[in-house]
Amino acid sequence: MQRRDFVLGAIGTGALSYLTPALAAMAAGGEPIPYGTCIRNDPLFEDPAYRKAVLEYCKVVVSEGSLKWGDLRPDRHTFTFEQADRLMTFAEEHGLEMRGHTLAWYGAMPDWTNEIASPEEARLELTTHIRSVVGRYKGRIKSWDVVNEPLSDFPKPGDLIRESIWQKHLGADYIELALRTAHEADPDVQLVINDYDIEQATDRGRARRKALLDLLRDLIDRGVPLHALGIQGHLKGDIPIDKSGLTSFVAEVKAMGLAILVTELDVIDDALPGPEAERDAAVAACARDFLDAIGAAARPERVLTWGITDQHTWVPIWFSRQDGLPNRPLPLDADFKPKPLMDVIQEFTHSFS
Ligand code: 9MR
Repeated sequence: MQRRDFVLGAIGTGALSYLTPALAAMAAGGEPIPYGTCIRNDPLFEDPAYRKAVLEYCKVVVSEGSLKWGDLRPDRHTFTFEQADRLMTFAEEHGLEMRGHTLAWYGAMPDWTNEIASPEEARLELTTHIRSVVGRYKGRIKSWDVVNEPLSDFPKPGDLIRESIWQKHLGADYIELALRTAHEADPDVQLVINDYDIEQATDRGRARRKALLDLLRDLIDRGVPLHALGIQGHLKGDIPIDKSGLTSFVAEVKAMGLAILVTELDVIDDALPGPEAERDAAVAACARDFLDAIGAAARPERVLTWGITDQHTWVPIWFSRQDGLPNRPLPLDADFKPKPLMDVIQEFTHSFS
C-alpha cells in the first residue's frame, strides 16, 4: 500500500487518525522503513553514548570510510580490511544490516592509483578490487553503492560524467564494467548507483535529474545489471526542494523497475539562521519536503542519514558557519538528544505499511 493511500485510509476510518504514526503503522500491520546511519568506528568502539544511540535507533549501518579505496588500498597489492571487518562483525552481532559504500568513485582514492596509465590497467585494477571486496562480504553485505557520484557537477552535453581515474581511462563504460563485475562477484547483491544534489529547484538540480535519468535508462535499456538508485540527500537548507520535480523524477526511476534508497540524508545548515530552535525547525522542514516528495512516488527501501549525531559530521569540513556556531545537520544533537529532524524521519519511516 502506498503511503498516501494509508494516510487517507486512516483518516477515512477515523479510528487510526489520532494514533502516532508508529502505532498507526503497527495497527496496519506494516514494518517501518529501516532507518540507519553511516558509522565512524572510533566513537562506535570508544564512546558508549554513540554506540547506544546507534543500537537504539538503527537497523542499518554503512561505513563512512572504511570500505573506500583510500582506506582499503594502501598500495596496489594490499587490502586492509580490519576496520570494515570490525564494523561488519559489530553489525552481525547486533542484528544490523550493513550496506557497502563504495566501489567506483572519484573521491578518496589513494595516490598510487594516479600511476594507472592505460585502459587495460584501469580495467584490471577496477575489476580486481571489486571482485575482492564484494567477494569478501558475499552474502553479508546485500546492498552496494557500486558507483558513487557518476554525474558531472553541472551536467551539460559532452560533459555528463564526472572526471575520475576510471572515467579518464575507460570513459563512461567504467560504470557498466563496475556493475557487471559486482554482479558477477555476488549475483544476489543489490547494485546501487548513488548520487546527490538532484532535489534542488535550480537549473543545476534539473540538469542533474535529467542526466541521471538518461544514464539510468541507457543502462537498463542495454541490459546492464542495476537494481536501485541511492538518493544521497545532502540537502542544502537554504535552497528549496523542487517537490514536484523530485516526485516526477522518482516516479520515472520507479517506472524503470529500480528501487529507491535514501542513503546519506543530512541538512547543510551553514546559511540557516543561528538560533538553535529556528535552525532545527528549518532543517526538519527541509528534510520533510525532501522525504515527502520522494514518498509521494515510491516507498524508499531504506532511509539512512550521513551520521546520527551533530558531534560526528562531515558538514563543517566544507560548510562551517561564518558565525562560528557548530553545524546541526543530523537527527541527534551533540549530546545525543533527538531533534525535530529525528521526528520527521520516524514519522516518515513509520508512515508506510
Ligand atoms: O563523510 C565522509 C568524510 O568523512 C570523508 O572525508 C569523505 C571522503 O572520503 O567522504 C565523506 O562522505 C561522502 C560520501 O562518501 C559520498 N557522498 C558525500 C559524503 C560527504 O562528503
